[in-house]
Amino acid sequence: MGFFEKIKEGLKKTRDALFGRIDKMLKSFTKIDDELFEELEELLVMGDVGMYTAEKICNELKKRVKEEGITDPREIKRLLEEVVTEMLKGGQELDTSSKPSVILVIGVNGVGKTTTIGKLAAKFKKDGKKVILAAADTFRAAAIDQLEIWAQRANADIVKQNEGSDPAAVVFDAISAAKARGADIIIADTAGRLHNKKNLMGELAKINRIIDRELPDSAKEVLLVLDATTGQNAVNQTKEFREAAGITGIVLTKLDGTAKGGVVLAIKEELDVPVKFIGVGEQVDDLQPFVPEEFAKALFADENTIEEAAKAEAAEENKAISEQTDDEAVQEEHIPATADIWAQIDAEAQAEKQSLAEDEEAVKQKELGEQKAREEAEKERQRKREERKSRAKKRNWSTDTTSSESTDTAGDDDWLKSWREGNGENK
Ligand SMILES: Nc1nc2c(ncn2[C@@H]2O[C@H](COP(=O)(O)OP(=O)(O)OP(=O)(O)O)[C@@H](O)[C@H]2O)c(=O)[nH]1
Ligand SMILES: [Mg+2]
Repeated sequence: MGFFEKIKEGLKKTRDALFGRIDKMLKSFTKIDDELFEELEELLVMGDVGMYTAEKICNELKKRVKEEGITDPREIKRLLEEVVTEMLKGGQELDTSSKPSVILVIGVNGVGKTTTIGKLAAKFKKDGKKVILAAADTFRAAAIDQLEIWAQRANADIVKQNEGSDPAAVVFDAISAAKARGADIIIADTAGRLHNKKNLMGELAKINRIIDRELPDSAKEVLLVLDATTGQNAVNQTKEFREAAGITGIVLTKLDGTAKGGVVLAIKEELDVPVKFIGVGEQVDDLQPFVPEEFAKALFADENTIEEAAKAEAAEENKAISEQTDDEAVQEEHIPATADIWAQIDAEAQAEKQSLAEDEEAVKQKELGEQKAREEAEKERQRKREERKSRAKKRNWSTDTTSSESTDTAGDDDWLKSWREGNGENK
């Protein structure tokens, strides 16, 4: 699937919610007036574009409508695509110009940091770069394991220490390893959650200081990963991390699962931090460089324009594939899909669950067997008791055979009777 096709698929929910509504609204107007702009602004706010940015977009549209003498409401879509593209432009490039360069990946827990690092590592490896991953999320052992899986799959080196060790020390080690091994890029994973926010920010600042001290002249990117499904909350997270970590760019993940993709505009416009990558799925090639034109087109262009763009891209891609060397093709095959990794993890978890369930079942069966044996034995004892009772009755021998004690001791009635008689009892 091509780049544009991916974005188109990934942005489908946002497109349906945002563009779908805008398109419908525009069709209900025959002329362009204030009411149209009010409704448009409202729809943009509903699409998580944010109040400030929505207003700015509308003001810009009004200006252009006037300048260009536009009267047909349908023309607004084209203008919208233009304005949004211009708004989003700037700062998309990732600086990896030095050897080594560092990419520090930060963000709250669960937003997709480790997955993004895996995808980035695979991307750089594909470009023939030597990559070292630094497992500086030492807060949980599982975080180190997860990064290790990615390192194996992407065929990248990993530098790690034990759970609970100093993250800055891990980064220090990774830098030393990169220098010694001549690596091109260090990508550091960090914790998304610590005991409190102050700790987390302090830790990130410390990691940053180590990088600046050890690699003062190197290219450094601090990428804040944000989960698009959180909408406006992503804007607040950017504000918080910006203070502590000096963010150079945003990776907006999980756009495929949300209609809140408009938040990209709010982040860029309100906070002036460029979006550098977008995550549109869990596959390894679902991390895409952020291209404002493509993004705006995927959101606002007509179906026909989109189909044409996708077709043109597919043709380009086919051409490129046929020119690709066998070596490159083989290398690409080895890059695993994220889904495969998760499938493997799921399968292992499933197998473990299965084996636990089997163990439990075995214990249950054993207990059931023992219970049954006890019941059988009790039945047998009861039967013998009854037999003895009836024999005793026949012999006019009265004894209490209901208690278990007497059951046990009254094993041989005839012998007991004669023994008791012999000892002068029952007389
Ligand atoms: N649909 C979708 N899922 C994603 C995307 N990026 C990441 N995920 C999923 O989000 C979940 C969390 O990803 P992680 O990479 O573990 O997140 P993290 O930020 O490292 O989390 P912590 O280490 O707990 O702080 C995983 O199930 C990923 O597969 C994306 O672009 N689209
Ligand atoms: Mg992680």
